[in-house]
Amino acid sequence: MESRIASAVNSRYAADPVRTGLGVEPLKRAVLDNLTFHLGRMLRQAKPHDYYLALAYAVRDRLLQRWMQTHETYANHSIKVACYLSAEFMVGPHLGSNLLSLGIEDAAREALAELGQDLDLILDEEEEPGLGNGGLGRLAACYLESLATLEMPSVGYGIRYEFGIFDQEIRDGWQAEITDKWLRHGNPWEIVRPDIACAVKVGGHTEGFHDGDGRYRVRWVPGHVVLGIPYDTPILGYEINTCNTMRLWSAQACESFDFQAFNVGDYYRAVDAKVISETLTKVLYPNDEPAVGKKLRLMQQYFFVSCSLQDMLRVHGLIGVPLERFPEKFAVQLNDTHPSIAIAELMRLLVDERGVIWEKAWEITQRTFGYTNHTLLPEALETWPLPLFQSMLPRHLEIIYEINRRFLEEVRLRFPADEARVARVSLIDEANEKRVRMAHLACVGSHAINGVARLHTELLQKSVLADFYALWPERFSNKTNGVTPRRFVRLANPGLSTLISSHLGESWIRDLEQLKAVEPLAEDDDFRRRWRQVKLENKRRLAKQIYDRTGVELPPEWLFDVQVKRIHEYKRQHLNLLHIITLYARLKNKPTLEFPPRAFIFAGKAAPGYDRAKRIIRLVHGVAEVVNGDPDVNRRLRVAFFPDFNVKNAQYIYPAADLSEQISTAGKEASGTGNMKFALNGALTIGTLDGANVEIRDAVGAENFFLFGQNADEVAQLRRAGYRPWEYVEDNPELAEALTLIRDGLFSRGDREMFRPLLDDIMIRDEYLLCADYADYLQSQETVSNAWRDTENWTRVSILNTARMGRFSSDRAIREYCKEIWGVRPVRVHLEE
Ligand code: F58
Repeated sequence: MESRIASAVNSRYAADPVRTGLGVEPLKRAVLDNLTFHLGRMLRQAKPHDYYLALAYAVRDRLLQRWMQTHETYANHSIKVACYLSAEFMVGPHLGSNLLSLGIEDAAREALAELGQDLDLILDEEEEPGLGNGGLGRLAACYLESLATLEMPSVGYGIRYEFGIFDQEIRDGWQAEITDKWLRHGNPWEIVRPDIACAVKVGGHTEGFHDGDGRYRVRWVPGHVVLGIPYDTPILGYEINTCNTMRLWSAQACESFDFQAFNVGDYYRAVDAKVISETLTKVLYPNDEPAVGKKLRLMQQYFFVSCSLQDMLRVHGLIGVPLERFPEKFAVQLNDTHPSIAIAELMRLLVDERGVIWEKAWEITQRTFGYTNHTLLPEALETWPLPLFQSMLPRHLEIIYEINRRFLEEVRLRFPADEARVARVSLIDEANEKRVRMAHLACVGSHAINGVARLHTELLQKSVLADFYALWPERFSNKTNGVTPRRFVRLANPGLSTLISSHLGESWIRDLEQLKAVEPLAEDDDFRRRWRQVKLENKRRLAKQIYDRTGVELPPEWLFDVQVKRIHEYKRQHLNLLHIITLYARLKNKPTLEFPPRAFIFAGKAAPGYDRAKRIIRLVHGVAEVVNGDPDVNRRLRVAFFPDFNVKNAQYIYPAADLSEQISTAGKEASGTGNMKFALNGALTIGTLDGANVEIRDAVGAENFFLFGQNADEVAQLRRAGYRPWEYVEDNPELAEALTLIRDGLFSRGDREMFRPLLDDIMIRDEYLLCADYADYLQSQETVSNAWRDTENWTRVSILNTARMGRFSSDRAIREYCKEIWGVRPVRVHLEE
C-alpha cells in the first residue's frame, strides 16, 4: 500500500514538465527557475558559474526522477548488488556526461543559447572532483558508469575528501602543489543523507564477557567515536533509466560522544575532539605508490569501510532475509588493499555485534569479498605496523590474529614441515618490525582474486601472490581493465564520434565491439581524409589549450607524440626525454638532417614527496626551454608540458595524439588504461610488452604497434645475470652524449647539480633499465618517423587501431566481473510517465 502511494506521488512528480521535461522549453524554464529560487540571482547579474549551477540543478532533477525509480525497482525485485569499495573515485566533470546520458546535449545547448549562453563555456565552469590519484581511481569511475549503463544494481562506496588531489602549477619548471578546494563553490551533484549516518569506533580497548547464553564474547570499548555522513551522487547509465549511487562518507564529530566533555565543562577539549574527527576525511593522500604507514590513512580506510559495511547490513536488515544469505544479496569488491580491513570489520560486525558464530561468519565473509590487485611493485604492497594497528583498531588486531591462526593451521596441514612457507604467507610479517600484511588479509578473506591485465595476473601468480596461488588456484582470474567509451570517445572526441556514427549509427557507443565495422573503411580514401580532418581539428584544439596555458606553440600538422600519466621512474618519462635529447643532439651536429617534425607533449603529477619524479618534471621543462628556444631545432622539434593533468584536461589530450608512449619497464605497469584511451582515439602506440600493452598489440595487430625493449622474462634474467648499465653507456655514443649534455647543465642553465640524482640513478643502478632499452627505443622511434612519412598508411593504421579496440571497453570488463565474480544480473528500470 505504502509503495503504491509512493509511486503515485512519483508519477505525479514525473509529470511536472519543469522539473523533469527533456525539451528545450522545460530546460530553459528550469534554468531560469533555479537562478531565481535556488541561487537568488538576478538574471542580468548572473555569471557563467551561476548558469552552470542552474543547469546542473535542472539536470539533477531529471537524474533524481530516475534515481528514485531505480530505488523503487530494486526494492521490488529480488536482486544482488555489486558494492565497489574504493578509497578513490576520479569521476571527472558530471554535467557533460549527464547531459549525454539523458540525451539532452542539443536541447541544453539550445536552451542556453536562448538565454544568451554558450554551453561549452558553461561546461568549462565545472570544478572537477579530483578524488583520486591516477589509474586506480579513474578505473573505479569507469566501472560505476558501466555498471549503470549495463543496468546492474550497484553502489560505489568511498570517501568524500574535502580536498582532492592537489592542483599542479609549474613555477620555474618545478611542480608546485596547490590545495584542491573543489567544494568551494558548492557541489550540485551530491545529496547529503544525515538520516542514515553511521557511528565508527576508534582506539580504546577490548573486554571479554559472557553473554546471556553463557557464551564468551568480546566487547570493544572505544576511545573515540566518529560519525560518518553519507553524501550520495547519482550515477546515470547511458541512455537508460538506471541511476545508481556513489556514496561517499564524510567524517563528523559525534556530539553525543565528544560533547560529553562539554557537558562536564571542558569546552576546549570538546572542540579539539571535533577538529580531530573532522580531519579524517579532509585530504586525499597524494602518493601513487607505497603506503607511508600514516595513522590517518589507516583511519580513513577503516572509517569508510566500516560505514559502508554498516550501511549494507542496514539495507540487508530491511530486506528481511537471514544473515547467512548476505552473500546472495551483496558482492563486495575490494579495489586494491586499501579497503581490505573490511574483512576483519565484517567479521567483527557479525561475530561481536550480531552474535554469529565464527565459522558461519567466516563463510559469509569469504563468500562476500573479491579482491583486485593493481600492482606488482613489492614496495607498494600495503603493510601496517602492529603497534599502530593495536592502538587504533585493537579488536581488529585480535580478529586478524584469529584468522591467521586458523589459516596457518590449514597451511601446515597442506604443506607439512614447511615453516618458511608459513612465514611467507602469514598475515603478520615478523621479519623486522612486526607488520600486518593487507594483501594477505585480502587473499585469505576473499573467494576471488584478480589482476588487471593478462600479463599482470600471470606475474602475480608467479611472484607476489605465488604462495596463495599454490593454495587456491581456483580463486584466481584475470580481468583486463577497460575504459568507458562514453567519456573517452563520445564526449572527448565528438568529431570522431560523429564520423563513426555517420557510418555505423550510434549503437557502438554501448557496444564497442561494433567498431570492428569501421575496419573496411580504412581502405576508403574519402573516409581516411575525413579521419585525418578530425584528428587535425583535435590537434588544433589541444595546441590552443597548450598555448594558452604555457605559451608553447605546437604546429598541428606535426606528429603529436604524447606521454600523459603520473610521473614515475618505472613509467620512464626520462627515457622519452633521452630520445628527445638525442634528436636535439643529432640536429645540432647535422642541421640539414632530414626529419619529420615532432611535438612532444607531457603531462602528469608527481607525488609531492617523490624527489626523482619532481626532477623529471623539471627536466622536461629544461629540455623544453632549450629545444623550443633554439632556431636550429625548433622548426622540427618542440616540447610542451600541459600542467595539471586531470580528467577534464585528459579529454583534450587523448583525441589529439598521433603517437601514444607506453614505455614502462616490462613487468612494472599492472595494466595501464591511458594506453587504451589513446588507441581508441586512433593513436598508434610505441610500447613495451608490459601490462595491457600486450593485449592491445594482439588486438590491433603486431604490424600496427611499435614494439621495443626487453620483455618481463628478459628483464628478470638481465637482473639475475648482474646488470651493468654503464656498459650500455660505454657502448652507445649517443646515449653517452645525451647523459653528458644533462650532466653539463645544458638543461639546467649551467647547474650541474640539479639532475645529478637522476643521472646517478641511471648510471649506477638503473633500476628501470633505461640504458638497456635505449638503443631499441631509438630504433623503434625511427620506424615511427618513417611510418609517419606515409600519411595514407598512417591513417589506415590509425583507423585499424580504433576499429580493433572494442574489447577494451569497461562494459566488457564489468560484464566479466558481474558474471564470473559477483553473480550480479541486470534489472530493467521503467520510468513512469
Ligand atoms: C594503477 N594503480 C596501476 N594506484 O599502476 C595501473 O597499471 C592500472 O592500470 C590502474 O591502477 C588500474 O588498474 C594506481 O593507480 C594508485 O593510484 C594507488 C593510490 C593509493 C596509494 C597506492 C597507489
